Amino acid sequence: MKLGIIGLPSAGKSTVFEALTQTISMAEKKGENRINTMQVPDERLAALSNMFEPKKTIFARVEYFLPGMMGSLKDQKIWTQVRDCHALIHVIRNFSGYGFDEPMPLDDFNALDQELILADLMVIEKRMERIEQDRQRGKKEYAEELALLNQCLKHLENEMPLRKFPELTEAPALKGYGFVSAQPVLVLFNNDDEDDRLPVIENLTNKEDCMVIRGKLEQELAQMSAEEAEDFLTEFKISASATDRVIQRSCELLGLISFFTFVKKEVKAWNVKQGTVAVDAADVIHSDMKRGFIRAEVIAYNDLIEAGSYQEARKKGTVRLEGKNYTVQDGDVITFRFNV
Ligand SMILES: Nc1nc2c(ncn2[C@@H]2O[C@H](COP(=O)(O)OP(=O)(O)O)[C@@H](O)[C@H]2O)c(=O)[nH]1
Ligand SMILES: [Mg+2]
Repeated sequence: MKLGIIGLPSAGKSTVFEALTQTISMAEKKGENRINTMQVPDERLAALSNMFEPKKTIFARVEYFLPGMMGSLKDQKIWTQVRDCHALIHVIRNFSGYGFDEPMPLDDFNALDQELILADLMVIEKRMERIEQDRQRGKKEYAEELALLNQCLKHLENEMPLRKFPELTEAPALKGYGFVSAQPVLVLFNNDDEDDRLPVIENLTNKEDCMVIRGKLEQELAQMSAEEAEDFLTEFKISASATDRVIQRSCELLGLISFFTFVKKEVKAWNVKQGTVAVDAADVIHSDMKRGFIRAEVIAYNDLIEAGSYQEARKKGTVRLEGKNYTVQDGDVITFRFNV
């Protein structure tokens, strides 16, 4: 899962990036991209690791990407760079002081959302010009693509981001576009240290996925030892660090579930979209597994824990054989049988 961090200048993007990735600022260079991966925390994986005692326990990972160009929003390069992200985290300034004006979260949100809309408009206009040239030269017809693009255009011209029209942007003819206004967005209010409430803002908190982070506080937290952090969490009444909360919300936003695999050496967690069938889950691991897919041996996490061991579960009959079209469930422990 790749998450792009965007926001207006001074919203606290760098601060939030450091909080989420538990990195320390190495004098960030202007214009330079920052990227870092973190584990997707999952207690079930630890329990499985206890059971199987593998050499390695491998968590699913999330990649945070902070484009370095965010100071110049009109530069289309930023938007090209975030196009392959699975979701965007839109950081909004909700703190004041230190020479900052009163925060204006709704205005800020809309200002950046308009940039996303503009970026997509430009992509569509360019493509349409191209299609027109091709048509004049008697090349193939693009009737369907054009019709879909026109629908997108209409929404964008009405200042509506394309994420409000998933059935449209998921059409096969539009798959390759990677519209930035179509990407799922998690709105992250960057609050002052003392304030952990989600502001209620009509037209924003009721329309978008929103959550709060106290960026500066969490950035400090991210740099503490586990011991120091514990005191700090209690003092500021933080239930879990921002890292965990943001990852969890991002998974929810994207409709991701986890399944687990084990071989002698390693127990591993994988993220897939809800509704993924067994053969496509196998593909996430290796394309050979999809090609040569025979069966999936599946047990629900809870059944396995209850049985105490894989052998016991087998005896109890809770290990099932499933076919290609079995819909993977969150927590499934799967062994793929394949032959290539
Ligand atoms: N009070 C307060 N200040 C913050 C917070 N987050 C960031 N800042 C300050 O705001 C300024 C801009 O933050 P920065 O992360 O560089 O913003 P960016 O331009 O979006 O990357 C810096 O001086 C930060 O220390 C916060 O949550 N609370
Ligand atoms: Mg910055």
